[in-house]
Amino acid sequence: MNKSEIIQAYESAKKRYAKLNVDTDSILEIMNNISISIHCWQGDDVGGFETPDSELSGGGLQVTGNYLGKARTISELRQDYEKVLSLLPGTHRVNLHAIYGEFGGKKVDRNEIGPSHFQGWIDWAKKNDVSIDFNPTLFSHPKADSGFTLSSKDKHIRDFWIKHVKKCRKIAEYIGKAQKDVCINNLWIPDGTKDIPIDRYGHRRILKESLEDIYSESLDSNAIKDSVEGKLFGIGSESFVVGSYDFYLAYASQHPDIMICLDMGHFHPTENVGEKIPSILQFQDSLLLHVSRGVRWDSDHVVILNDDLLSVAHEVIRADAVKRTYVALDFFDASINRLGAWVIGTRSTLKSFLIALLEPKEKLKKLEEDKKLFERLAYLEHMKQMPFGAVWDYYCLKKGVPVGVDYIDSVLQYEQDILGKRV
Ligand code: RNT
Ligand code: ZN
Repeated sequence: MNKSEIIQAYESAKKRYAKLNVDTDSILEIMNNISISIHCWQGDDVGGFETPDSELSGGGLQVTGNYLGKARTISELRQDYEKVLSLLPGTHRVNLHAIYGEFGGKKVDRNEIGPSHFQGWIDWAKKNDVSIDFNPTLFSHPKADSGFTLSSKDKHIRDFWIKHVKKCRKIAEYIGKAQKDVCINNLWIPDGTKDIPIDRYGHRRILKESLEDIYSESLDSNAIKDSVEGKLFGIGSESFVVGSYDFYLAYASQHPDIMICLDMGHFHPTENVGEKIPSILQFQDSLLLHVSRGVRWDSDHVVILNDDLLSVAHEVIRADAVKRTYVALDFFDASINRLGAWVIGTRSTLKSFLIALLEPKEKLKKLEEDKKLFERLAYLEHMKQMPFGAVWDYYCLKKGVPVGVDYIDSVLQYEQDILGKRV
């Protein structure tokens, strides 16, 4: 499609939405404010840059695939990020794990890391007009091999990880101050067991105590916002996950400053994650999403525009909670071009929000209140055939990024010029 065709299609879509009282121009203004935190770990299969070279191990995270072009250094990762950002409409964020610091070829253990290891990222982010989010890394480390970190009965192990998370909070606060924009610091731990444990209570008691210790230090809330991420099961923690959803939901409800993180792969496959949002937002100021796609299990497939994703976006928009919801991606697929995976997942997430914003919310609410339920269903079905694609294409055009699948050529060119040479 050429430029005038895109504009023409938009003008006609705009008229159709206007008939439903939906103003597409003002929705595109809102789209500008939806920024997605793009996870660094899609670029190198959750490897990180510790010395000696770390390999993904422990924690039940598994990346499958062996596609060419994995980022081998921080500069390669940044180069990839820049390419990805150039293919996305809007302003987005960069989500770092603690193992992605610049350790200068030295062995810096997790309990010794500090802001200086992330200064390079801060400088780079500033140049690229993005903000950074952060995550402590409590996996891929010998002290996580027992399957327990913050909930370990071994005080030595536990203290090591408590110290790590405390250091990470300071780093996140430092980043937040430097970028003058809050840095989300999300905590996920791999703790759990393969088989049925006896002392679930004991481990959860210890985890609670560790968290109390960690979060007792109050930091600048304009610079750091903490969140905790629960999970249902992992590889090797099928029978028991210490940091379950119930655990963290209860914890967060007692700690108003701490957000709950909903990872879309961390629930029973038949559970509707979107449906949880209007409940949580009654009690919490804000919420973090890990947008992911589980296929039969928490497989972290590339996010696509499916019903699960739409449900999440719809519930955020219907609750009028764009400003209260932080959206981060969490998937890792090494079986296809890693940049392509990033671009597809981020674009699909943005599209889901656009579709949700284009819904005639007030009209549907009125039908519901008037008990016109057949009409409500008819409109919901009708919305599926409305030309949101024309609005999306126009948005991309306006933002100066590839329209439709035009980004394919750009990704393939990059593969030929850059990724293919990483051998
Ligand atoms: C693991 C969690 C967690 C990680 C990242 C790498 O199941 O989803 O968020 O994927 O921290
Ligand atoms: Zn996650």
